[in-house]
Amino acid sequence: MPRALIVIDMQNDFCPGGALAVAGGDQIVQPVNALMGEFDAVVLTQDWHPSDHASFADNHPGAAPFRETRMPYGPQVLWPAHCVIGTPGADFHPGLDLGRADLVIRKGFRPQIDSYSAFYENDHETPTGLAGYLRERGLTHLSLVGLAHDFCVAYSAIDAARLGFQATVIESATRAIDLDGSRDRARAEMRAAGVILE
Ligand code: VGL
Ligand code: ZN
Repeated sequence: MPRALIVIDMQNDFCPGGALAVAGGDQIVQPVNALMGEFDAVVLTQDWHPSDHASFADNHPGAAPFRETRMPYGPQVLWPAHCVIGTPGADFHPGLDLGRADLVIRKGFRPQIDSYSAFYENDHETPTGLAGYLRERGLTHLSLVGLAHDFCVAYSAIDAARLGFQATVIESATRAIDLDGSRDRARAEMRAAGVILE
């Protein structure tokens, strides 16, 4: 059973000192590196936004970050500007072992739509191409790690399960933003979708 490690958004802006820092985000870099050798393939995702991205609170006059708004495709949390294309915040954490990555998949580069999942934009329709890549390589079993547990990791894992992959989240190699209970909600939604939490 060919297995891929999917490493979600291990970028400077999601680590302490970054624009959208996740508590303890840097603590999982070494555990993630250590896992890479156990898999047949390693895929990294990279959150990659233009500065006029619609998910940034700054681009909505009067709006505060971390509040929910409505987009044509549904509810959307507004975030502090983060992972802007070409900035150091969008770079991978310097400790991440990039040499083992087979594929880097960028997401969130369309100005009007956010992309939490490694598989689809937040409209749940526009694919990133990752499913085709994994299928063509026969990678049927996916383990997901990285940042943030309750947003991009959870969305990716749920889509993976729905697409027919066996999806496991290795929770010790994730950290959560935990906005208003989002961590517990994400865990329940992942379980309901058939994701294994390990
Ligand atoms: C993420 C919020 C906005 C994540 C990305 O990687 O979980 N969260 N963009
Ligand atoms: Zn983002």
